[in-house]
Amino acid sequence: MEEGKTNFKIFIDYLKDLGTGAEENYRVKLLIVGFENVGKTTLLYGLQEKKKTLNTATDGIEMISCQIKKKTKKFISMEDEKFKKLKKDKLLKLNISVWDFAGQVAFYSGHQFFLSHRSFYIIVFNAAETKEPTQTHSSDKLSSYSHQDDRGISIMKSQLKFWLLSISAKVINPPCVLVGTHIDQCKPEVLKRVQNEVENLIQTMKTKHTSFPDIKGIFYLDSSSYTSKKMETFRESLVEEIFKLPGMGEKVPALCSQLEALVLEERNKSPIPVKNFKTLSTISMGFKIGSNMGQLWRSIKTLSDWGVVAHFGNEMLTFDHDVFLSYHQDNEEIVERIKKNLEFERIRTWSRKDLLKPVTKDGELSSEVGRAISHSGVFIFLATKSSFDSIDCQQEIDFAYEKMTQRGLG
Ligand SMILES: Nc1nc2c(ncn2[C@@H]2O[C@H](COP(=O)(O)OP(=O)(O)OP(=O)(O)O)[C@@H](O)[C@H]2O)c(=O)[nH]1
Ligand SMILES: [Mg+2]
Repeated sequence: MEEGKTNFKIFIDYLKDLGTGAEENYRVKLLIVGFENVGKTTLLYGLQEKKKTLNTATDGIEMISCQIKKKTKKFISMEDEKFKKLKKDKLLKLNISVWDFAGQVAFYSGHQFFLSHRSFYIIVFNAAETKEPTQTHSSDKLSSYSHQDDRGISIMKSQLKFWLLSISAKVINPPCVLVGTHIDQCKPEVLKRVQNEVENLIQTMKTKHTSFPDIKGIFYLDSSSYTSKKMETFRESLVEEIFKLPGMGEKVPALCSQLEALVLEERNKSPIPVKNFKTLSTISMGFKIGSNMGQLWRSIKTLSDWGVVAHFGNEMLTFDHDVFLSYHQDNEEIVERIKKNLEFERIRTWSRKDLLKPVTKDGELSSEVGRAISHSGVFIFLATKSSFDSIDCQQEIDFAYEKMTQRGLG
């Protein structure tokens, strides 16, 4: 749909970015979440077929950029010495930024910022949370066993529920896999029960929640046994599912790779993946990507989707509305439908229907409309015959264009 001068400009800018060089994109952000000590980091080592030797808890977030070996589907860190010696034709096109999150509760509020669209999630839980009985009084042996077992299962379920809801609170139907670890500590009958309980939990939750993760598979394994058949199957299935994600292989401006190379170089100096606009524009100075602020801004957003960088020095976050909708009242019905869809995606919209005071003066942009445009991140013009003829729309477009130029996006 043609969306007027402003949106048309954004589209043209995108084409211009592509015009400077385009490439197929196979980058993805993979997030490993779950409670503390469940085996997230061990699993990440398992994906690389490496043994986790130091028993240390993850501090905040650890992030590695990986590629995948064609034959074995093993992950290999791009910083690994072995990677540098590997021939490119031995690797898949995939380029994965893996974010391993600390499971300690103190970090949770921070994690919410990093969960994002266009990511794939691994939710890890301890399938052996069900402990063996510790009490051995013969009289209450049976009740003690069933109490311990139920308690463990209920802890495991509430932890799983927490993460299923956490990721889908931020993202609509995020793609994910579930991994139950510690099966080496599970009796077969207990594992069977855990598997049934997890299936039931998912079925019940699916009926209650509109946004629920799109679960691509549930795996049970011992994450410390990195050479096991189960680990191998998990690796293969994970890579297969990631390849099926929408957007794989789509064309992106090559400028994004230029910025990515600069960010990865910068990471040697400061490994923290959170960067503000100022830092990113400073490192881009003197390069083609740094010569146009609009282009740089768009590339940063793309890199953020890929998981190469987390960017919060984000002017967008200070806006009251995400989207301003400019339209003629003849198209009210269609605008309502657009609004509803956007708001379902938690995108905050503003249209003339939200006016607090009716506009009285004709031929002048009301201060309330002007304020709404200034405080919106994106301006969308619904291009129809009547809106092209509308003086109100014309004024809104002119005002939005002026604001955009002031923000350095013109
Ligand atoms: N037996 C067994 N031990 C495991 C398994 N997975 C992890 N462990 C052990 O559990 C401990 C915690 O593992 P981590 O991988 O550090 O756990 P984590 O979830 O990353 O922990 P945080 O970073 O603190 O959130 C380590 O001692 C691992 O060796 C498993 O499947 N079986
Ligand atoms: Mg860890």
